[in-house]
Amino acid sequence: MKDCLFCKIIAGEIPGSKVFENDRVFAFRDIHPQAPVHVLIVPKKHMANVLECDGETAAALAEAAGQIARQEGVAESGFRLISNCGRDGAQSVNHLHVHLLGGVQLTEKMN
Ligand code: DGP
Repeated sequence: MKDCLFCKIIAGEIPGSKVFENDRVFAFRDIHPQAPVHVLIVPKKHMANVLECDGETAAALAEAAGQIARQEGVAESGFRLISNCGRDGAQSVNHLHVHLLGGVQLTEKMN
């Protein structure tokens, strides 16, 4: 989608630190990491957030998350997946994305 930051990263128009790609999903390092491993997992097809997500995309994102966790060496120690949605969810980029956070003991607090 025109003027979408993450669409531009997927298209290679804006540099992103790619960690994973398949036919449906693209993943890259968050520019402001909040953990030693902080990867953004996004569908290649533009959709604003989880409210627009279909089942195939959800499955593709979940499968990619597992692969990335193994690739980044956090599958065994554990990690967290978060998808912020809308204003109260503090979503700042309107292209569906899942944060994968790991590499450190995360707290139980989620807000
Ligand atoms: P959210 O607040 O859930 O919408 O998360 C958006 C994330 O996107 C935020 O953690 C910072 C990240 N981000 C914003 N702009 C860029 C960028 O240009 N490159 C990369 N790699 N990450 C970005």
